[in-house]
Amino acid sequence: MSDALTPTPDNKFAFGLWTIGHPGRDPFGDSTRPPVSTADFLRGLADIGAWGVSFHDDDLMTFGAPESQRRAELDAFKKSLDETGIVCSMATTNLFWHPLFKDGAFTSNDRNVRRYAIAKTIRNIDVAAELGAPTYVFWGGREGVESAASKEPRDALDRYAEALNFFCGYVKDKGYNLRFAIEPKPNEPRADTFLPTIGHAMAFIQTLEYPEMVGLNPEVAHETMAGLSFYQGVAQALWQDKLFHIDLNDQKIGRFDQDLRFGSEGIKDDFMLVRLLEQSGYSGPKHFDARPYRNEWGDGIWDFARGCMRTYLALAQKAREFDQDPRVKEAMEIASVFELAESSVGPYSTETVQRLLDESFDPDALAARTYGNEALDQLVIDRILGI
Ligand code: GCO
Ligand code: MN
Ligand code: MN
Repeated sequence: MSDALTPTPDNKFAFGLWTIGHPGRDPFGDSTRPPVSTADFLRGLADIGAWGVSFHDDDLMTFGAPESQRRAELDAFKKSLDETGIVCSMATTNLFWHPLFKDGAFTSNDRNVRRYAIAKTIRNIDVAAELGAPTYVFWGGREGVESAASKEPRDALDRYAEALNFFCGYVKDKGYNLRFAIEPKPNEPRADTFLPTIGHAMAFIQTLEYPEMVGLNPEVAHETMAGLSFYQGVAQALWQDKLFHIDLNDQKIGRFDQDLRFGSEGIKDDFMLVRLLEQSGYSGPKHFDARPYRNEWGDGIWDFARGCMRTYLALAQKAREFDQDPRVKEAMEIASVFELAESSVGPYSTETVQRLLDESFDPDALAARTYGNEALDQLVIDRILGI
């Protein structure tokens, strides 16, 4: 049965190969369920109405295996994509699992580790291009420190920028249709990560050789771990045309990275986020980087995946209802929400400054006005609760 809460490929929902099939291993315990084969994973995605899949090089092709085996694994994946109609929507490099990356990848103090990391990435950029993935993500899991004395952070940022500039050069040289997206995270697995938040990453991008080729892949859990508003971060990324991709999941504030089902925790934040994405015309993948509860088993892992998409669609519907509600429009008028879209003084000129200075303001009247934010916010809550 198809209804507004049943996903279709048009919704552009995507999942990473490492997500739904995650076997439940954590730092304190081993796997709690068998892994899902790539072929079953893609079939499962097609069955639940998902559209895209993303991968790390090592999810797809066995690390260190002979080239012939890696080729066969890649070809099998391509065949499954063809059979299921699932699109390869994003690719990334695993630069965190192997012990060689324990001091970092692009920012390791060891030059050979850095060169190896760049070569590993170049090889997988070729795979991404072959699969037609339009976005290549950089999550710097190991790019950071425990001991601040162990790295000169300005050198580390130079090396990070050098690597990204190199990849931009490579993609331009090859003529690939590929953009890069940095995924900030404040900590975990390192104590402090370079480019810890959306803001740090956006400022860094402006220093690169081809800033237009590099944007962001922000993640709900990562800004929330840092106690920041993901909604505000995404809004600024959109404002700066830097939202190239998005990792949706959920997270309790102040915890380890939980990777919870989208919409399972911060329902009000998620409502505002979905409203923002839907209104902004963001047309990239809605990519879930989350995993089923560790005690889930069998079809339960697909309940998790269906839940991520269902909640997104439900919140999108709630957001439309919210914006069509005349009481909301009225409350927004009281709060002067629409007035914020009007310019304040216009461009600077001697005339505009004079006009401004000649104007008389009544500070007491300005202080005495009301904004009605309690009533407006209650309408948000009422809409979410469906009352
Ligand atoms: C994490 C990250 C990763 C990345 C992935 C793709 O906290 O572990 O979110 O899951 O998103 O490596 O770059
Ligand atoms: Mn994460
Ligand atoms: Mn992520």
